[in-house]
Amino acid sequence: QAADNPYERGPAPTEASIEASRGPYATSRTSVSSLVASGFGGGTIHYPTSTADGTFGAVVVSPGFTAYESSIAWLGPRLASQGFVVFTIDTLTTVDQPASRGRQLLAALDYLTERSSVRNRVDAARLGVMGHSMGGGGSLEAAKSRTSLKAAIPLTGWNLDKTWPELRTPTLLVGADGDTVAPVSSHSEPFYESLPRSLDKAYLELRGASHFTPNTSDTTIAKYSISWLKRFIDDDTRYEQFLCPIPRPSLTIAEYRGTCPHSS
Ligand code: 9J3
Ligand code: ZN
Repeated sequence: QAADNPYERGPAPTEASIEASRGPYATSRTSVSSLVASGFGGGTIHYPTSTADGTFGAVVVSPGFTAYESSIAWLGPRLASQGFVVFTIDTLTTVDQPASRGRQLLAALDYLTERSSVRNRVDAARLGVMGHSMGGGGSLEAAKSRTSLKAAIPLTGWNLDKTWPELRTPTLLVGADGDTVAPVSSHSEPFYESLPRSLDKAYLELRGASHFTPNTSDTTIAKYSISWLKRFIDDDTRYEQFLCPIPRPSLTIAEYRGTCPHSS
């Protein structure tokens, strides 16, 4: 790790390394039963197996309406192998609304840093939230109520609240051009535009994608999520190259908006 950034983890990234199905860290997993979880429904913690690199930043991921942990499970090893502790969770019930999912994301972060078997591997000051659909809406709720969070990434996020000026957390909104459940015009785009101008924020619109694209392995989602988490949870400016200048439209990117260069 670089002397000037104690939070940097892993080798210098390349386009290939952030697109790969696995990163440089071998990972392990441990299950958290719903019987021991309080305030959320249990889940699976994925973490780098080795303790040689010290602690890691962490992120909790919530599924969407009617869905289970299995619907976002691919993000566990994909992100953990890049050097994060990743907690993919179930919610208390599958019909919980975004505000409840936001509280559950925070309860899971608290469990992870205070009670879990890997708590000593986690840097409790460097935490983030992600989620699909209502879980993405929950990520906005979590960041609104806990402004110390370092990163938020709603994936085809859904929320009745369209305005998020209260956020102080660098936020990457991922929308899908073909989403008819949470259309970008009434969800991710207004969410993005409502965030403070001064905030590090970005809007990635996936091309040829649906509401459910985040439910299976997706290289574009992984690549920009890894870069966002590295840049803002680890303060790792080696990843700025993938976020700024703003990515151009491509085969998999319909549109990208952002606030380059990043300031925090
Ligand atoms: O979590 C989601 O997929 C939210 C989209 C939805 O079904 O909202 C309708 C109430
Ligand atoms: Zn609002």
